[in-house]
Amino acid sequence: MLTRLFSWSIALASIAAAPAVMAEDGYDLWLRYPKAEGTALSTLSSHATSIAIAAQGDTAKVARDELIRGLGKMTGVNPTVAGTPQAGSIWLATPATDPALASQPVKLDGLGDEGYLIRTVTVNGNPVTLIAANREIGLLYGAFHYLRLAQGGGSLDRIDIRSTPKIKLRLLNHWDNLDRTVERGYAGQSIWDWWRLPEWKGPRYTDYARANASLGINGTVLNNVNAKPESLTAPYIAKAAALADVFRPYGIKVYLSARWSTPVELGELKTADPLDPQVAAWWKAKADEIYKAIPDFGGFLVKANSEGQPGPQDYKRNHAEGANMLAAALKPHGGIVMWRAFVYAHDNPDDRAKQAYADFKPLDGQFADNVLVQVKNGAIDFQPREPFHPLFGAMPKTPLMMEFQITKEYLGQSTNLTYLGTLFQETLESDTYAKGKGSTVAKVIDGSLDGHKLTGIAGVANIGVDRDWSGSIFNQADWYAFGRLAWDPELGAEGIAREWAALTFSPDRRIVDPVVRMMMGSREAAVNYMTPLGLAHIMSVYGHYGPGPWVDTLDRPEWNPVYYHRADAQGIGFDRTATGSNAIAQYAPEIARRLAKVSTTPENELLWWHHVGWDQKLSSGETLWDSLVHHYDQGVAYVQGMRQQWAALRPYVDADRFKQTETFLMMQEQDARLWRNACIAYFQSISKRPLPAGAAAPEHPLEWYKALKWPYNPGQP
Ligand code: GCV
Repeated sequence: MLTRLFSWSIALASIAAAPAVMAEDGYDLWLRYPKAEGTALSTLSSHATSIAIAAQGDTAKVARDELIRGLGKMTGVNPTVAGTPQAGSIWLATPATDPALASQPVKLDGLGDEGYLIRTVTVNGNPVTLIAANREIGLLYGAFHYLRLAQGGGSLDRIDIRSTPKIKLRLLNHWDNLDRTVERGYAGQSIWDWWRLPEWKGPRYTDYARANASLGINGTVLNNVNAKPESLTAPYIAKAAALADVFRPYGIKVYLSARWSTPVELGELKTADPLDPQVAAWWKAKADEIYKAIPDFGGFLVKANSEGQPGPQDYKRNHAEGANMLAAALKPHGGIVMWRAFVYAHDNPDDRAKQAYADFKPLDGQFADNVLVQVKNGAIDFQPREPFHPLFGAMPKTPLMMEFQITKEYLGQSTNLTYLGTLFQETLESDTYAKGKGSTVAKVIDGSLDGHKLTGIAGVANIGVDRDWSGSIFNQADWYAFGRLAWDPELGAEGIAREWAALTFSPDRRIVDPVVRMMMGSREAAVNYMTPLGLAHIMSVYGHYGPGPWVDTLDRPEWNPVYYHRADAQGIGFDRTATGSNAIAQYAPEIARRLAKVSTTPENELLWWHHVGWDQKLSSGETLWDSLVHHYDQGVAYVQGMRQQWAALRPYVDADRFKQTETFLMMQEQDARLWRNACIAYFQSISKRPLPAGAAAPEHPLEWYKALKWPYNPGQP
């Protein structure tokens, strides 16, 4: 569908000289609104000379202003604002403010509160572009959609679009600390200037809201899930309220992470036992206090009994008892609890990948109706490739919220070009078989599989104060892809990449085609040069940057890479079948049966599920060992290929953004080589097999790689 969206613009793109490029630093993201030229300019000038708007609310005003800004920059002339539509108008209309809408052949039923339609209609014999919605927020989303089309530079005749979000809560999760460090953040300090809030509300907050609203993101959790108790004190509530005021016109609600033991740590109670009436009363009063300051506060996100965080289990209560107590405090105000399922315990010897399911599956049906259980895409932790989390499809009575990581903790952080759209898509289209074939993860989280109305998806933000927001131009694509998939989880990653590339660089196919080609294979390349064939979590102890498959000294067994790859003289991989941890039993029988045997396990997940002999023949006819080496080589070769493709784009991309990507790709090739060489040196020391013919020996002995350190890697907790 998205591919179609841009096909017309691409078809019209000039095939003559390279387009004029202006200096850019990435701040404008995909909302650049470059000056149109030629046909594109005359089309826009005739279709968007004025904006007709009767709605007067704050959100209608930002929709109007965004159109003025966008169209003004693209045409060089600001559109005028009119009360009624005329030839060349964009007419922003809701039924409440525009009685004339009733005579138009359009139906707003089914658009809900946030949906919109864009249609070319006739008013007094003149063609007019109607953007109609039931609520003003739909007008804003429609305006952004129109601007996306307009930036494509093609015909704006006969538009006929209807769009509604498939998921209700579309949130960013910021792992931002009160001292402005960002856990797993690689784009500079936190954009929340807590110290100077609530008084100083810098312009970035508005631009943040614009960017998110342009994608349909409608909520943001401001603080780290590893939360501080101070986040819920009066001064910080006032700071959050100031941000909420900025975001409100853009349809974005503010949420906060809540630390379970807050009342105790603030010295106000002796216990945080969820069944103690004093504790319930404390949280009720806290919720009342927050809603007084932020009437549309969204609710709490909670990381409890996970990685040392306190939680209800400290009082022998389960997750549902904890979540429900908070939910009761928020309920009168319409707030929700997002209770994370990312749990594993140091004293639990069972496979880490099984622990969340074991804790949560028995609680299905016990959560209050304003609780969502937030589940990471995979059972371990945002690896370059993970099978989908077994909880998806296993808790039909509970709304499960997806948690993706947009920031690339394990995928090369700020400098590696690894487009995450394909990773998101892979998880969303995975089939859980919960209700037979076609029970995709997307259908679990959009509520359609089990009939949930309360639905949600969250992405751990990759945003910081870096001028380009995300640490690199290409990392912006991950934020973009997350937002677009949150709106519709069935949109394809490739169409989204095309759209992003056209908006970020130019709709010219000479740029879009190679950029999309680079992006689409880039995540697989990272899998290949880091963790091929289903390997996982073999990153270094230095902030998960760089290789560390040899690490075996960390306090907890499941923090050590050797726990995950289990390489020994016979083979490599984690046996999760019945002869091992039997994690496969947590999946539907159709899946478990397939995963029980090496021969029917998808090769790209092989070592996740099986301990496989080094000499085992794979479907390619190669031995596992040879294939492992070849995958590492393919990963490096892909990055070399991206460097070449990017080099050819120099005439089409402005100097600064070209240079950043050129440099980062060079760094990525170094990273990829390092990963390849270190992993091959290490695994060869265990497999004792020769390298396959033609494969180069690692540049250094294993000890050299083991001695590498990255002590000041950013984003460390
Ligand atoms: C916020 C991983 C990360 C931690 C993160 C945790 C979580 O373990 O390394 O930094 O903590 O996931 O999702 O809670």
